[in-house]
Amino acid sequence: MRTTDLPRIARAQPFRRLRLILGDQLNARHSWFRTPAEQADTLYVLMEIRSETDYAWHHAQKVLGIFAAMRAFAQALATAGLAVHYLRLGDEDNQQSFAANLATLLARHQISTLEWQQPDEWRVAQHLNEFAAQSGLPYQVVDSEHFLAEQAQISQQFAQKIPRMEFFYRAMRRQYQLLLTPEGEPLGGQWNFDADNRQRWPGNPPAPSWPQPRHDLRELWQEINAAGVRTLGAPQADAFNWPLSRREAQEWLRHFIAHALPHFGAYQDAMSQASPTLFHAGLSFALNIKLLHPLEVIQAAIAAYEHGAVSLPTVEGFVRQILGWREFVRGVYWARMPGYRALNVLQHQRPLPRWYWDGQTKMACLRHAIGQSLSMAYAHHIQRLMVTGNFALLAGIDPDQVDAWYLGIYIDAFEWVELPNTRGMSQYADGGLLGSKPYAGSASYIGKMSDYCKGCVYQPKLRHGEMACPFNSLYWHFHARHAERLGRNPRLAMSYRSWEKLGAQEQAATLAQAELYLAQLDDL
Ligand code: FAD
Ligand code: DLZ
Ligand code: SF4
Repeated sequence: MRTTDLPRIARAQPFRRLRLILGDQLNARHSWFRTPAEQADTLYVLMEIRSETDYAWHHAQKVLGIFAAMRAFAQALATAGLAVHYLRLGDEDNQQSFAANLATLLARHQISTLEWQQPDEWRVAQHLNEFAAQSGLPYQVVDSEHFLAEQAQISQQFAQKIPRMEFFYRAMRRQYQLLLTPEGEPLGGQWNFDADNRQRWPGNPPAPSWPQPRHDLRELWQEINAAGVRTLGAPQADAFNWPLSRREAQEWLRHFIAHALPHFGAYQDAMSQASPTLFHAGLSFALNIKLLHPLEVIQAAIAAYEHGAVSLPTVEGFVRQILGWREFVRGVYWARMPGYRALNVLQHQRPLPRWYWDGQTKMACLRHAIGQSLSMAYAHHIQRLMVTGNFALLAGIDPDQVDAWYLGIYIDAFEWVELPNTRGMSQYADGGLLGSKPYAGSASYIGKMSDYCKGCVYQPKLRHGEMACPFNSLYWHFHARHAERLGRNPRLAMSYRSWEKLGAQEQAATLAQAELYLAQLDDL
């Protein structure tokens, strides 16, 4: 991509309205772009700014991907004849914040109305609201036209009481008439086919590779470096492998439906060193920056089911992720912010072990999950939940530090979806607002769902002793130290019964082992 081609309005040409497009609002089908009468006196603005590159320590591919997709989007709008002003990170007149840049542009172009789409992130929404109130200009915040649950309605509903995801999901299926019989009953007679969807992957069928768009982003990477942005992970700038335009995202979706979706359901909880992606979609980045609409992804999956290419349990499992989980966590976020990001009901305080940042640990499961996160800016859901998240939960890591890690390391990480998944689902720091029990697992879970333990120096069957798998003693330490809060949870009754059955001597040895490991987390 040639940076010289980026659109700029250099002259002080007047416009009636300015429309700000955020880096994760690259939705070419937004109604903004479908009203020709408004285009002549509208200035569209996109900006690469330090406030956004620096509020988290982002993965290199996340910064590259967002900037490259923003640039492609700006160029497409300009080619379609719209007036677009694109501020690059290194532009001399870039003041590096939304407010400062907007103030200059509003004055320079004699703008009388400011418009933006509802931001997905609380922090950005606050910032823009405050700026607009101070500027004294009339302004309008419009819907981003992306999500399936209406934001005001869902925040109001969830502010009163957060329903269980399953019931929210059923209501969404009814609202959108998806996978229902003509009588309004769920196809196949049940709403949820999870029980069919929990298989270990034996190596067959072979896992498909993802599309490889292989963009050359070396020039952009130089710009980011020249500006001094601090990133983590491998940039892969010479062969960047994420979709950057709607056309590429649609191609990615087609590839997923044809090659991976048929086996998505069966192996969605599986993990393997032989494949970092297995049968997952890899569509979260394209969805979150709005190159794709969730309904078109859902409809493509349902069409594959209707053509007989995909089973009902598989399509139901996939639809639940997007129609259910994705919309649900957004509802929790908007209903509970800003308080949600400070919740820490388990009072976990330990620092994040340093190997989360370089993958250098002897534990094979964590080494693989973190290693691929650093090289690809991606890990699939079960790696995030049952490997990296599970370890942090069992070891009692400060959720602020866990959040910072997840918000930085994944290309799809935006606070509205990262925070409830991390602090809520994974760390149980919200005390069960989002999920009914903590996702805690020992080596027996990881061993059952993956091939990690085979090559590990630690012994998955041992609770204590030299080379005992750390997940085992930490699992029981977690239960023991939170018995007062969690012991009454009926979904954990079986775990607590097993703990009792171990007997005092075995319990003491297990807890002593856990203490030993907790004292040397950095060295595991
Ligand atoms: P697939 O497994 O193929 O699923 C298809 C789609 O369903 C995803 O693209 C995604 O849009 C949606 N989806 C699935 N599960 C969830 C979920 N729990 N919440 C929201 N959407 C979901 N997802 C993000 O998009 N951004 C994040 O920052 C993020 N952080 C997470 C942190 C933790 C600790 C955990 C446990 C999960 C997190 N997730 C996050 C949810 C989920 O892991 C990712 O959406 C998924 O791994 C993306 O890969 P995929 O596209 O291959 O997903
Ligand atoms: C994540 C990100 C980054 C790294 N950079 C920018 C940027 O320079 N300009 C921009 O408009 N947005 C960026 N983003 C996304 C925002 O930080 C923010 O996460 C979302 O807009 C909120 O939904
Ligand atoms: Fe992970 Fe323990 Fe298995 Fe090693 S033995 S891979 S540390 S679960």
